[in-house]
Amino acid sequence: MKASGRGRFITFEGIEGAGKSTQLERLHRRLRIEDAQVVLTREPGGTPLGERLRGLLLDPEVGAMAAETELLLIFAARAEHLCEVIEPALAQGAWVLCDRFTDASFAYQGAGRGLGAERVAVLETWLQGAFRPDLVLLFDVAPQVGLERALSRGKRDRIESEDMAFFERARNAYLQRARADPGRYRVIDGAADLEAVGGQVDRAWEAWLRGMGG
Ligand code: T5A
Repeated sequence: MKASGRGRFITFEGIEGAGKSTQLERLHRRLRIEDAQVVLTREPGGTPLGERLRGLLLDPEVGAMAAETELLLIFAARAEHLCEVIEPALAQGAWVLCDRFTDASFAYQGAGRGLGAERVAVLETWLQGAFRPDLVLLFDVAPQVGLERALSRGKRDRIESEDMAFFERARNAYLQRARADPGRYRVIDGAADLEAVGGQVDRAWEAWLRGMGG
């Protein structure tokens, strides 16, 4: 993998416990061995302000908030993240691996909270213009399986406290987005065991690199 010219933006998506973070770290280790310039980051978060907003968004003690408030806080964190981290890194030729990005807003706020894709799309266009991830690795898992994994770590955060129907809507929205744009999305079976999921990621990654001529 060559880090010449503008970098590439790769996002990891899926519902809670789908295995995104585990696979992101695994790919990061592999790319470091290959000596690539890689930035690892996440949403909501990735900057000092974004991490404080993340704290508010996930704190169960904050309790309910209007879906619009939630969406705007997430986009506020995203604006900071794009300006301070993602854009500068890509301009320097780094490859940015990001744990969630705007697809999560379509899935969680657009579908999960019922705000609708159109309203998320307005903010996406306003903030990002035509900027989209070069590759989205979507880890697909049934909510029962994902939540069980996520909850085995302990207390539920504010969003993990939602009911199963919320995560079903989010999962379906993710899959619909992947079907609509198969060139940019790769769907990974997140229910498989760790090694099998890693193998799927490697194959998807290598096929994508070949497609880019990398
Ligand atoms: N959010 C975010 C929005 O609502 N809108 C937005 O626009 C954005 C950007 C925080 C929350 O923010 C919301 C969505 C989220 O609720 P997060 O911290 O990234 O985002 O959220 P989580 O999905 O909660 O992170 P998780 O850590 O729960 O999920 P991951 O990253 O998919 O799972 P991972 O890799 O940490 O694995 C979870 C556990 O499962 C095990 C791991 O070892 C770990 O213990 N595991 C497996 N076990 C068996 N088989 C496998 N294949 C496994 N893969 C992992």
